[in-house]
Amino acid sequence: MEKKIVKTTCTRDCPNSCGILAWVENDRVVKLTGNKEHPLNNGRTCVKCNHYLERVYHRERITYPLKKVQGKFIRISWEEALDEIAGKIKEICQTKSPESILYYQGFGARTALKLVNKRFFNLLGKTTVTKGTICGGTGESSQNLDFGTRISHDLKDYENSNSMILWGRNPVATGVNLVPMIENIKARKGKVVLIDPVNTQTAPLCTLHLKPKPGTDAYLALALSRILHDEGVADNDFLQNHCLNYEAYKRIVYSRTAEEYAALCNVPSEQIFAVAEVLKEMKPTAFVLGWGLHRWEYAHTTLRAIDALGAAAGSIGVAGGGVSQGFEEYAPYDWSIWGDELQPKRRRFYMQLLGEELKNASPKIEMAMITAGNPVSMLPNANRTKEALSEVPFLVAAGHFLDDTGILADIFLPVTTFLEEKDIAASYGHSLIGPINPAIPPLGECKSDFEIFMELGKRFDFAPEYVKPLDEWLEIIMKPTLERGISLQQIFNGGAYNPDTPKVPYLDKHFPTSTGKFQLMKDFELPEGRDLDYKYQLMSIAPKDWLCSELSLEEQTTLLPVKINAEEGLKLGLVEGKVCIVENQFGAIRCIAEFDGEQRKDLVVIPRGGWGQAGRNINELTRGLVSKVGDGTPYYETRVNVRSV
Ligand SMILES: Nc1nc2c(c(=O)[nH]1)N[C@H]1C(S)=C(S)[C@@H](COP(=O)(O)OP(=O)(O)OC[C@H]3O[C@@H](n4cnc5c(=O)[nH]c(N)nc54)[C@H](O)[C@@H]3O)O[C@H]1N2
Ligand SMILES: Nc1nc2c(c(=O)[nH]1)N[C@H]1C(S)=C(S)[C@@H](COP(=O)(O)OP(=O)(O)OC[C@H]3O[C@@H](n4cnc5c(=O)[nH]c(N)nc54)[C@H](O)[C@@H]3O)O[C@H]1N2
Ligand SMILES: [Mo]
Repeated sequence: MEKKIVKTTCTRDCPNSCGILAWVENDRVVKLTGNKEHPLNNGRTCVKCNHYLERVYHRERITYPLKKVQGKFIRISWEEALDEIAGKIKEICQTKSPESILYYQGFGARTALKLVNKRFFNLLGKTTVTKGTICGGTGESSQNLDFGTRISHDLKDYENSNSMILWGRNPVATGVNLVPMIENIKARKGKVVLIDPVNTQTAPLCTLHLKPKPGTDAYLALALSRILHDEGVADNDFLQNHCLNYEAYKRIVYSRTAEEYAALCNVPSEQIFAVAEVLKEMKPTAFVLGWGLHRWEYAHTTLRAIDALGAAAGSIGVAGGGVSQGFEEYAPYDWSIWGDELQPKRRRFYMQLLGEELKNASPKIEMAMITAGNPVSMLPNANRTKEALSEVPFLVAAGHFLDDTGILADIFLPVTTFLEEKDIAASYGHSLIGPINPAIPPLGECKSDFEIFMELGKRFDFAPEYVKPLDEWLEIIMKPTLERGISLQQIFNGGAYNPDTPKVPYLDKHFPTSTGKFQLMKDFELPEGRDLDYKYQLMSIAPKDWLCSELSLEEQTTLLPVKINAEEGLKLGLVEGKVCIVENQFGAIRCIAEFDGEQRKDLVVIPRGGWGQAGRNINELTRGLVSKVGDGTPYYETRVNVRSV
């Protein structure tokens, strides 16, 4: 029996990007464990990783190309599939225009080699691509307004923190790398405060848990700042010497009392004063923000109010402090490889409004290609997305399973998982660059996105500049990092820190803004949420047990759970464990009622990622909307009613 252990990196859509070991016996991975040599995950893995092999070897996984003929998928060869796709592209480019071709890249895996995907479409001409984001754009854009460039603290720097405010983040479910940092702060008698309207799996780990009314955290941040100012403990040196707009910000802070703010965010003021004590007594405080905060129309107001609170609390540019949100997962690469400058003027669709954009498109989309995404399950306004994608005359999807998007395809291309690929992965949760070493040969006839695009490229006259061996492309894409003294060998042997990211950003209190100063918010804008005639805010958040829509049908034989406050549930006549209807102006979904005595009464919690095929697509109820800053997606600006059947 041939045995080996392969060092690799989990490329799934998660801020951990764990260093893992694939234990291989006779070309089959038998287990995945955390790599103890990895500086962050210390041998740990999460639920998602523990169960990933079930996905890799699942019988529903598609391992050869499929073509839809009279509504049914039949197996075809790669030759046929790629010839047909290339033929269609050429036909559209000749008879219509490249603009009638849409490329949509999801968030499934954001590795180095993915840069060549879009390059292919840029070499074709002015094809239509997407803009905006369904994940973290708002956070980055908002923080850029304050810091100039968003730079987060290295996770290891939390060893210097005496307190942490976890704000809208659920690391126990979504990113276990942070868990040892939290434990470490507590072991040193520090405090960890969670601010999340929902009772998440992370709550039991924290010293204090504040549950504000969803979407109103800006008031909470201002209340805390007001208390620090009233008590004369705000960081005056930083606010006056290193910040722009301090007078305007102070006017906002003083426009209400702490109690008035407390009422607006619906948190008992004693709890807010208790957090203020932490900010005063347990310095330095690390503010660690998640992605839940992004999913609001006015998310920038919240994010900027928290950044400003970080400034008032003396956390900016201080070891163990900071207001950290995320990292740039494409940071180590040469972005020119995407080839966007080849087509500066072109049509871009808001990805979160895909259904709308397709319906209104002129010229119309004749062909769309989707890789590493499941827009039908994951974009808001799912019924619209589904209808519009069904009307695209030629739809190509490349992925692993026939999910809600895959089943609509005219051609489905089976893609390798990271265990079957060579590539490089950076992360949106830390600044390590990790190796992707192939552990096993591709399953069945699967090909990586990279191979697919190289094979397609061979069929076009730009082949000489586009079709290159994998290692050559890696050298090209990684050039900025290689020039900083990191070698590919170092990465493939285990990984390396991105040399451009500091452990503690802004130590010199100089910011990459036009003035060199930290820019405090000077306006305050936070209108009431939408659809107040529906009773509950729909919190369609990340589940612990699975990742985004990476599911099989076999795992989806029960209805979605809806968690509701127990008293509310009883008032509505719901029975725990029984079917109920969650509905609004967009549709209705049957769910199983779950009661939680401690949950806020104004919201319901439903995990995201289920498929419509299984009656579990929560995005059938969410609103297609673009956030005011950063072109993000305000999924949580959705309200619903719940009733018994
Ligand atoms: N197991 C698992 N892991 C995942 C994922 C998954 O689906 N499953 N998804 C991955 C992806 S794509 C991402 S982007 C990350 C997300 O990682 P996280 O940001 O940690 O997770 P989310 O569930 O998106 O949001 C975090 C929390 O924000 C809270 N929240 C929402 N609105 C508000 C608000 O107005 N105020 C406050 N204070 N809190 C609010 C939610 O209740 C939620 O508990 O996780 C990644 N990891
Ligand atoms: N209601 C609601 N909806 C949400 C959110 C929410 O909070 N609430 N959160 C949003 C967030 S944060 C995100 S990031 C998006 C995610 O939205 P998507 O990116 O559309 O969702 P995924 O389910 O991650 O789909 C990725 C697919 O790519 C496949 N895949 C993985 N690796 C590869 C690869 O290398 N090549 C190819 N071709 N395929 C691959 C996976 O098997 C999976 O099927 O969803 C958003 N949707
Ligand atoms: Mo995300």
